[in-house]
Amino acid sequence: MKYMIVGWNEIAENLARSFEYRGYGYEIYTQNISEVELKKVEEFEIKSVEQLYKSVKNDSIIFLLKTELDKKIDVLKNIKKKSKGCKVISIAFQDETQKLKDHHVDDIIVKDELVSSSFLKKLDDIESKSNSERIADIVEKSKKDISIFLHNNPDPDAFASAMAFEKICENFNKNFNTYYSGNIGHPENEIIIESTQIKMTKIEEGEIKDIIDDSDMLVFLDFAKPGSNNLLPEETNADIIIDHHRTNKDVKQTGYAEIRTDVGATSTLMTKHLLNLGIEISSILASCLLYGIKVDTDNFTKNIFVQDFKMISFLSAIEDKDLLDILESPPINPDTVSALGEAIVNRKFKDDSLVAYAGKVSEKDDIPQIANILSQERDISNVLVYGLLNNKIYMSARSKELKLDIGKGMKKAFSSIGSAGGHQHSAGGVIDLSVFDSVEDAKDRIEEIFNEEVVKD
Ligand SMILES: [Mn+2]
Repeated sequence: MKYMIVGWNEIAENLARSFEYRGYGYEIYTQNISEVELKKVEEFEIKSVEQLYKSVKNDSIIFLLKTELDKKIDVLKNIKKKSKGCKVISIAFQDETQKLKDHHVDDIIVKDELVSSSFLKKLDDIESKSNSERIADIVEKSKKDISIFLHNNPDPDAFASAMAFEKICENFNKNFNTYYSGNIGHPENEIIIESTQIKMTKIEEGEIKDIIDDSDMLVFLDFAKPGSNNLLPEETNADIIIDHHRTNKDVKQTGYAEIRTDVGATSTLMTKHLLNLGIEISSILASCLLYGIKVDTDNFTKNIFVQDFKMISFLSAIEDKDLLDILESPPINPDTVSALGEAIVNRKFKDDSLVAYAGKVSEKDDIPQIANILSQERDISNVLVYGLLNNKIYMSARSKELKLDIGKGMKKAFSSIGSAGGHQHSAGGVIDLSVFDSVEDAKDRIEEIFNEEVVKD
């Protein structure tokens, strides 16, 4: 028998019942059978510890649940004498752990921690539920329109969060509008908007005051600071803020502000709120929330926390597989394909770097897409793609080199003639064509600056 429980008490009984429920085979042993309440034993077969020493094998897993330390050590010594390969997990108080370790226990469950961590978990649950209830309460009390604001150039995390918040508004039969500013580039974003039919209104600076005056309630999603990366006047007070940006941690607001640094995306927080409030999550919404978390955590690899994983495992069970597949590899616009063709023909190599001119492009978003594709070429570590639109040169750079920070490199190298910057592996920039004598001159200079200053040696 693989699983062996030693000691007979409440924990042993619960463990035995769990094994029973899961259909695991187990045996129970105790040192002092006479002390066991007969009533309890009727259900379980309990053997003496001497029998355990005879049947323990190298693949046995023993749960040592006796209460007194001396007895635990006694049993532990005997078991390990019989079989070195078996595993013994013991329950113990913090101050007993060292002695058990001295006698080669394999693992310990600390009793005091067990209780406090269970209480803390309950505390988290209660706090999370009361947060959701506060949001629901504020929404329910709103009399006129609820205005949901997203940051400039909203991303999938922002869209998905808005869709989730709209569900809360719908749940209480409230009117709502979602507003954004800037642009919605990227084919994935267009797919999300098309397939979800989310209605978002693009606003300009001049309209914002009227919208605020006409709204009963203001909601900021995926941002917290009015006036920074959004069109809202700095003194605007939101009724509800839900955000996860570390930089906004100290933003002071009078309303409900949930700015959490222990999650990777606002979509994680919104998923939890919908769950807490018992609001149904459709498969399309689940896909969008999942995609929001995916993008913000760089494919579930960076800035991701326990709560994100919990929500991911929940959302993956209901996601729309087809929608997520299209989001992963969206169809490419014909114009982008033409620009890609141009870039492929024009690419110039130097060591493991590649510079490619994509010609005139119809959208500036073509450039990063082409850079992503070209950076997949084997043996290429650094890529710069640039193209012309409205007398401006748009650049996008990618690097797989660990020692190079392409964002810093681009910023430094191009700052005297334009603006550039970004992250360690990906960066962008823009330069006025008027800086150069001609397009030919621009091509020569950009290639030279990238090779000589950004990716030098
Ligand atoms: Mn976000």
